[in-house]
Amino acid sequence: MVLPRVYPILDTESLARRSSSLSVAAAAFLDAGAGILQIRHKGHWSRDVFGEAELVAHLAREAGAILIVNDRADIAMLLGAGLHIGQDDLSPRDARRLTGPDAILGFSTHNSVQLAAAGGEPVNYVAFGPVFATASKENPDPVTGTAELMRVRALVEQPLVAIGGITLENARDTLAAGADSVAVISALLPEPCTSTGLRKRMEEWLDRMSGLTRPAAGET
Ligand code: 3NM
Repeated sequence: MVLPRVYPILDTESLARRSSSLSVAAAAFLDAGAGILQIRHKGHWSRDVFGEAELVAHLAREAGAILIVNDRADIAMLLGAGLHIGQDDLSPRDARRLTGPDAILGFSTHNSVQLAAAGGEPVNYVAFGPVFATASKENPDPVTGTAELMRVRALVEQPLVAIGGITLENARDTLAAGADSVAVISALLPEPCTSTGLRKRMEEWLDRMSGLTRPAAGET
C-alpha cells in the first residue's frame, strides 16, 4: 500500500484535554485533505464513543480517506476500518484471522528486533518509534532517534510510518531517514483547539510535506 505522507492519529484523550472531540477533529482534518486517520481510544469503548467513531467512519468514507482503528479488531471490523495493533495486542497472524486478507493491518515496533520480526508478519505497514520524545503515550519505549531509524529501515520491505514526537521541524529529517510517512498526535493540535485551527494546522502539514520525497534506496 502507499501510505499518505502525513498520518494523523486522533487520540481521544489528547482531544478531550483540549476540549475537542473525535468527530470535530476528523471533519477538520478531512476537510483539509488528510488521506488517512487513525482513531486511538485507550479508554472504555462506550456506546457514545462507538457512535462518534461511526460518524468519523462515515466522514472518512465520504472523503475517500483510509480509516484505521487502534488495538480493537472488533471495532475496526464493525466500522469497516483497518486495524493497527501493538506488541501487546493480538499477534498480527491472529488479528488477520479476524480481519480477513483485505483489511489494512498496521503493526507497532520499537526496536530493531521487533522491526525485523514485523517484516515476516502479514501486515501492510509497520510503525517504528518513538523516534523523538513524546508526551502522548504512557510508558513509551526508549527514543530511537533518526540515526537508528536510518540504520534499521531496510529490515522491512513494508511501508514504514515513524511515530513519536514528530513536529513540522523534524518531519523532514524523519522522512530523509527512511520513513514513508509520519504519524502525529500533539503537533497537529493547535491551541486553542478549534475546528478552524485544526483545519489550518492540517493544511500547513500537508503543504509542508507535499514537496518532500523519501530518497530512493541507496541514495541516503
Ligand atoms: N505510539 P505525539 S509514540 C501513539 O512509539 C504512539 O509506538 C508511539 O504522539 C510508539 O505525536 C506515540 O504527540 C505517541 O508524540 C505519538
